[in-house]
Amino acid sequence: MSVDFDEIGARLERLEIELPSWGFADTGTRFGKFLQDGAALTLEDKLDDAAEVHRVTGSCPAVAVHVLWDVTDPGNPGALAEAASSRGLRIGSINPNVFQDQCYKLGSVSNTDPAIRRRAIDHMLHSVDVGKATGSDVLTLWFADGTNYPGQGDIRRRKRWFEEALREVHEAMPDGMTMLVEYKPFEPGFYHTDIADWGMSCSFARHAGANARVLVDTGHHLPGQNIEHIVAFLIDEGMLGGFHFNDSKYADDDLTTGSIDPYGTFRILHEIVHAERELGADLPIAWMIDQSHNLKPKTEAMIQTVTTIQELFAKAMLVDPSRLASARDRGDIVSAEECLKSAFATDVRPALAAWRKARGLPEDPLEAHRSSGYGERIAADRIARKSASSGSYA
Ligand code: AFD
Ligand code: MN
Ligand code: MN
Repeated sequence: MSVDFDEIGARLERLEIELPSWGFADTGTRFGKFLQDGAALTLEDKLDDAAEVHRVTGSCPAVAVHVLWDVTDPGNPGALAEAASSRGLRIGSINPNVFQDQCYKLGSVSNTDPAIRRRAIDHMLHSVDVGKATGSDVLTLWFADGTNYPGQGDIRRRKRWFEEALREVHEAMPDGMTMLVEYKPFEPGFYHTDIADWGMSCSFARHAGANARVLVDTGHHLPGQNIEHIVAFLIDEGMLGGFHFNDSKYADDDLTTGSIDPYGTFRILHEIVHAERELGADLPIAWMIDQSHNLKPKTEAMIQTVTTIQELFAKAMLVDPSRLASARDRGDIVSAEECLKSAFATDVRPALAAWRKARGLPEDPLEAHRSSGYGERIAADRIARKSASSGSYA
């Protein structure tokens, strides 16, 4: 079966890539923040920047929000939805934050103080209510919980506290909402992290309830890990909930997708293509970006990531399934590998440019953004607002 670009274009048409609100604001490393003139100062700025990415790519109508950072009017979370819809966007996944308040220094739902465990659960329950108000159907849970030293924590007791907390939050979710449980091998915990790998995340999701799945953040693996193997296994278990896309060289580096290991991301996406072809339908998973750039202009980096995901997904769809299956069946390793390598080597940019043009979109989204002067305009505006407010945004 040869693959034609019409099929690829139709699939890309259905591919929505969710943007992270936090990816447009100033953030930092553990060593400090490098402020950008064009960084978003308010939720409205973040939504404006997301709308710009959606304008030039046509594939990013949803914005993930962080409850503590973006729900500026806790009494009226619905205002969030209005702010998004007035820009042609919608609110995507809801991200509770149980990792930055001082009280969480020794853990959130795994804290030995029941009052702190209760506070973390209540914040997640509030986040479910925010999701109800915004019409979101994804609750994304990441925990910084872990320990730095041997003996510091009772690992099995903490596991059971996690199971209780996730089950309570799961019970509070409305029909149609999915809980995504994210894992990360280390950081900030440097001895153990309570949800350290896909297996623990899968176990916690299964304990929580029928509408919980695993969230694979592509930067949350120890060097050398075979991520596409994890993805294939989770797909087959019906437990893949979605992705936080980025790229990494050493750890949770939050680099632009495809900047370090495009072939690795291609192989992950080919597992999705392979499964969707077998299923005869799109996988019900969340395609989300989780990045926050210190050095690159934030909106440009987000556009790069979106177009790279589109390119790599298109390449993955170029893999000829029948040629691959017959090579595998006859044990022809080289031919099987060549099926992937030749698809990955194909330059799909001209076909993507034509596909975009046919949809009334800029053929080159990054160039369209750069020539629009959007970056310069928002930098001037935000510098002026920052000085007018004498740095109260810092
Ligand atoms: C950090 C965490 C995790 C989480 C993200 C947004 O490592 O990836 O999803 O913040 O809260 O990157
Ligand atoms: Mn993440
Ligand atoms: Mn991360």
